[in-house]
Amino acid sequence: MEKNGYRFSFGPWNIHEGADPFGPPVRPSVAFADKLTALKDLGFDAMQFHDDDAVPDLDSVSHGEMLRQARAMRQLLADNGLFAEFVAPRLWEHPMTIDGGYTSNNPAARAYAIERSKKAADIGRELGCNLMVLWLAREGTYIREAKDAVLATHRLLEAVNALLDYDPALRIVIEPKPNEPMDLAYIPTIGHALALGMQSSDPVRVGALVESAHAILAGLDPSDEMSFALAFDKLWSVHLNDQNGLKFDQDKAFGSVDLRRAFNQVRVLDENRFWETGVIGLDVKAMRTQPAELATKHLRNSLHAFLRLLDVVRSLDRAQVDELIAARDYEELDWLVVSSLLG
Ligand code: XUL
Ligand code: MN
Repeated sequence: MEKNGYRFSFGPWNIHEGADPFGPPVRPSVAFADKLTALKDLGFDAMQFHDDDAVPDLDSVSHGEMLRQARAMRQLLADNGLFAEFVAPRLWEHPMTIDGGYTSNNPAARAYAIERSKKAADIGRELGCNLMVLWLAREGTYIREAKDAVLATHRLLEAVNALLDYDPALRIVIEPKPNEPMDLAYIPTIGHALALGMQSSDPVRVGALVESAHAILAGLDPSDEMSFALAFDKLWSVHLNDQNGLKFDQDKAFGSVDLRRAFNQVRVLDENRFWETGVIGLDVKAMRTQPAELATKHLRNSLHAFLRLLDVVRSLDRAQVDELIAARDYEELDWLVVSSLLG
């Protein structure tokens, strides 16, 4: 498979049991080792990690044991010709994070969140990757009166600064999302993420991750969100997927809902030579209806959709595009794109 210099990743959570808020799992759990095999067999290059994907039961293992397990994971990846793209602290399952971590009203909960994030940084170091993704899952509210949003913003900044200070090699990417699990999230868009980073103690080490579905849920176009970050060299990772309108976070296979929207994401990434600096991360889920033995096709489909769209992007006649732009003949440009997508 020709990947044109692009590298691809997914996380262990992208091969899952199919549970949703209204129904139990419908597929058996897949062992990490089998997920790694699938990653390799499907032509991927890197694994994304939540901290406890690398070190299970993280809250109950000793520091030394945590480092040992992370080192063993690095070896396992290397033995398979793979690497870790990022580590993200999982700050949304522990009882201490019920009302958020960094922005909780409870000082003990805030302290827990920072400590847990420092562990994620330690794990990242042992995995040989200095990229930390902050998906700020519960940093928001169910009702506006429950938290002071100005104070919460400062608390987010303090958390980012504490992590930058803790590990001088650490680079942080903020993955914004406007809702879910919280009704109202404090960092809903890339603009918010980058503004927070610019206010941090070391802005050079804070960037952003655009997830297609999260941008769509914010009512924004993912390729524009990507472009805004690219304009400041701040797009350090992406989570490509698709989303059918303003519903729950669907994590559908990339390109499966709106091919032109997917095309434009591939276009801006390629026009800005993303393959040189970033990994094409996917964050996709198989449909609940998918039989267990067939539940990696969403990953195959997403990777292949990216590569097919890359062909379309690169085969567009650039001179013709420039001519149509100069003539302001956007109707003809529209047809050029549509007919290219129709094949
Ligand atoms: C949640 C989400 C997460 C992050 C990593 O919507 O996208 O999986 O990507 O924590
Ligand atoms: Mn994501």
